[in-house]
Amino acid sequence: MSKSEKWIEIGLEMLQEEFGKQVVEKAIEAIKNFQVEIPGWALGTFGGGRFGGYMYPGAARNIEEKLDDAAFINKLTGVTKRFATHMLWDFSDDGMTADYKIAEKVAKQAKERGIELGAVNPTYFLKGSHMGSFTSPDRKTQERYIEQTILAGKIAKDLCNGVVTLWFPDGSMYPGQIDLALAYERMKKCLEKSYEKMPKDITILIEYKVFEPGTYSTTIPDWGTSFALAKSLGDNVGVLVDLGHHHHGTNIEQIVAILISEKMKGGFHFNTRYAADDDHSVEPNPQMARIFYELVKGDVVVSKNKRKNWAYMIDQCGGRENRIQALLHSVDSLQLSLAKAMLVQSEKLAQYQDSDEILLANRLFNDAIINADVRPIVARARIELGVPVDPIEAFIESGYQKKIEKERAT
Ligand code: PSV
Ligand code: MN
Repeated sequence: MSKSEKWIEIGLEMLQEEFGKQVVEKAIEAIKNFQVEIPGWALGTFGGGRFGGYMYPGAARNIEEKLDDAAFINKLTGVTKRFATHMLWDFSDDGMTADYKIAEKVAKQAKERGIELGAVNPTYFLKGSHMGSFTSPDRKTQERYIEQTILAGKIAKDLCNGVVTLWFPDGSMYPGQIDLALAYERMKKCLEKSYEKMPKDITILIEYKVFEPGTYSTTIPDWGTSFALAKSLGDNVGVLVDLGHHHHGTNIEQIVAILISEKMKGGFHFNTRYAADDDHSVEPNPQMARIFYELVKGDVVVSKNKRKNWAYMIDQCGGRENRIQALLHSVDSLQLSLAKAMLVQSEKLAQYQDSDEILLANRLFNDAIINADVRPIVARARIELGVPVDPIEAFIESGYQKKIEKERAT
């Protein structure tokens, strides 16, 4: 988005003319205040699995390099100061147990680079979890993961931003392979045992996923299951919505609306899904803007009351594309989507809804959600934040990619 000052000015004037000066100013403020976390795993060597293990050149080889990349991304965006971690990738020597001391060191290394640690993800899907983690028939396996979950709570509270996000690979490939009810009960029991020993002033979010690695069942397949589990635990437990984890055509914005109405805590793992759980970058598509509309309306994004805000994280892992560009692209898309949501003329929309003006309501909604060109809003916000108007162009011009390719060639 290499745009001149004049292009930005004219664009803003047009938007002000259509939606009002104050509305546009509020949208600029919202973009400046919206922070989203960068997933550490998007910067390392995770992913791929095809093309002979092809990896985009320059992938981070260790946690320090991941933090370097995240700090550089934050320098370009100004809105990604937090780095989400996975316990067994980032705080472990053996991929089996996590270590508080390593987490302490990583938190310090993040600080030295001007960033912070965000959500902590216990890792339930590495060595020894092929028969399930919390649903494993093996007590010792269950206990190892309970211990890791409790430690995640301590790390989140002491060293990070107090958010723990849970995703379990538990499930099955064939009907009859496992007892579905028993798996759910084991999941619930282990969650209870973990929760009991976790701090109560942190937020715990339970993620669901309709498939993968289970192709027939997953133990937490949908938001209803996450909701039930969260409710059964306590007020500081909520639902984590990952855009890639639904059946095709699922109305995710409606899920958001229901969670907000139910006063359930929530969070997002942003990405784009095409055929499957592709973990692609976020695109500024209509669904993304509609989701943001619900978040804005529900006052759970850039809320003045900070405690109301949900947790926002990117969760993607490209196999072919430049991963830093892919993350910058996601941030850009999220900002565009939020800007569109901020422009919706809610009062007029409510009038159309009340008087059953079906298409007028739809057209008014889409004027903001689909038809408005909000790039000048995002550009102005970036200027005010003191970051490049086009972060991807700035990244290319910086020579950072060449530098890491050279340094990380081995
Ligand atoms: C699982 O597909 C997931 O969405 C979970 O959030 C994991 O933590 C992440 O991807 C990385 O495997
Ligand atoms: Mn996820």
